[in-house]
Formats: sequence, C-alpha cells, structure tokens
Amino acid sequence: FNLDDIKKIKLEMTRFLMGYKFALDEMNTKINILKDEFNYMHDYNPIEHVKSRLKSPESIMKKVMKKGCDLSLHSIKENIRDIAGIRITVSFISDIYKLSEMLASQKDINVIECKDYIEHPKPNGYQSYHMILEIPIFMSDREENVYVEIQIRTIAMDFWASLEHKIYYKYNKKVPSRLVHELKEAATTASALDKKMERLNKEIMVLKENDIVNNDEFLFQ
Ligand code: 0O2
Repeated sequence: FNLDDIKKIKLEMTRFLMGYKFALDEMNTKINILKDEFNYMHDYNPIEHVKSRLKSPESIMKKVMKKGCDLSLHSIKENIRDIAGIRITVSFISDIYKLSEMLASQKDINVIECKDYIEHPKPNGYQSYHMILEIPIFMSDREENVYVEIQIRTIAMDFWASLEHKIYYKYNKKVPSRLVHELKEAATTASALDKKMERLNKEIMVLKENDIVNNDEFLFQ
C-alpha cells in the first residue's frame, strides 16, 4: 500500500461508518416521535430508556474474523448487521410487541429479520426482542439502505442481560455449570416478575376504566 491507497481506504471506511451514524440519528428521531406521541395521546410513556451505539472498527473486525467473512465493505455490510444498534427498554412485555409493530409498520422501514427471545429464550435464559431493520438515508450525492439492529426488552430483561454480560466479561474461563444453572434461575425469576407487573398493570387499568365510567354515570344523574 502507498500513502494514497491508505488515504483512500480511510476515506471509504469513514464514509461507510458515517452512513450508520445517520441511520442511528434517523431511528432515534423515529423513536422520540413515538415516545412524544404516546405521551400526548395516551398520557403514558412505554419507553423507559434508549441507548444507541456504533460498533467500533475493532469490534467489527473481531466479528468479521469470527464469522470468517471477507473484508470487502459489501460483505461487512451484509454479514455484520448490528454495526448500528439501538437498545430500547420498556415498562411491560406487551409494550415490546406494541413498539415493534409500530416500527415495523412505518413505510420507510423494511423489516429484514425478527428474533423473539421472549417466546424462545436462549439456553442461558437470555430474553429480548431483536429486529434487523433497513432504512434509507439520504446524502448529498446518493441514497443508501442501511441496517440497524433494534433490541427491545423490559427493565427486568435488561437488568439480567447487563449483569450476565458483566459476569462473563470479568470471568474469561469456562463458567462452572452450577453458576450457569443459577443464572438461568435468575432469568426465570426476572421473567416471573415481568409477568406479575404486566398483570398488576392490567388490573389497575381496568380499575381506572371503571372509575371513569362510574364518574361519568354520576355526572349524568
Ligand atoms: P454487543 O457488544 O452487545 O453488540 P450475530 O449478531 O449475527 O453475530 P446472533 O447471536 O445471531 O449473532 O445475534 P443475536 O442473537 O441477535 O444477538 C446479538 C446481540 O444480542 C449481542 O450482541 C448482545 O448484545 C445480545 N445478546 C445475545 N445473546 C446474549 C446473551 O446471552 N447475553 C447477553 N447479555 N446479551 C446477549 P454482541 O455482538 O454479542 O455484543
């Protein structure tokens, strides 16, 4: 490689990653609009927090090596679909499906793949709803379709996944099977808590509805 080649590769890489940054900006705007609209229309906000990240070039290269795909930008784009990633934490399990349908029904969003690790948790207990979406981004000289990975989960699912990630991150040998078993048990506990909170919320909603109806009846007497 001469200096000009290196400059060219660097420019191409920057341009490549810039597309993902724009896609993240666009998706974050969409999520913010849904959040605000939900607040205005239903006086309720299902979104607890949103975190977005661009995969670092090192982390992209690690995944390329792991998957054994070739090094062209086209191959990286097609094989590593979580370069732009957004994690949305919501209040209740039903909010996950509501939000995923809202995103999927937007005209400029193309749903490439959905993985429901709530219906089908991973063997270690991991639960979350994953979507690979494709959105167009418009630049000065071209339009490009970019993949964004969206992970939607409840606070309990996020709590488990964050701590499980930390435990494995710190311990880089094989985790003893007793601990694997206990981690899975913790995931089951988190899931039971989610189900309980969902039921409590539904019951309160019914009580609220009844209150409104009773008050209206009172007004009409
Ligand atoms: P990071 O740093 O979070 O981005 P692929 O993405 O195609 O290589 P896979 O396994 O089919 O592979 O993707 P999948 O199942 O959609 O999961 C990818 C992401 O989900 C991971 O990204 C994690 O963020 C999260 N995830 C999946 N399984 C687990 C798990 O068991 N524990 C925790 N804590 N998180 C999980 P990355 O790239 O691994 O890491």
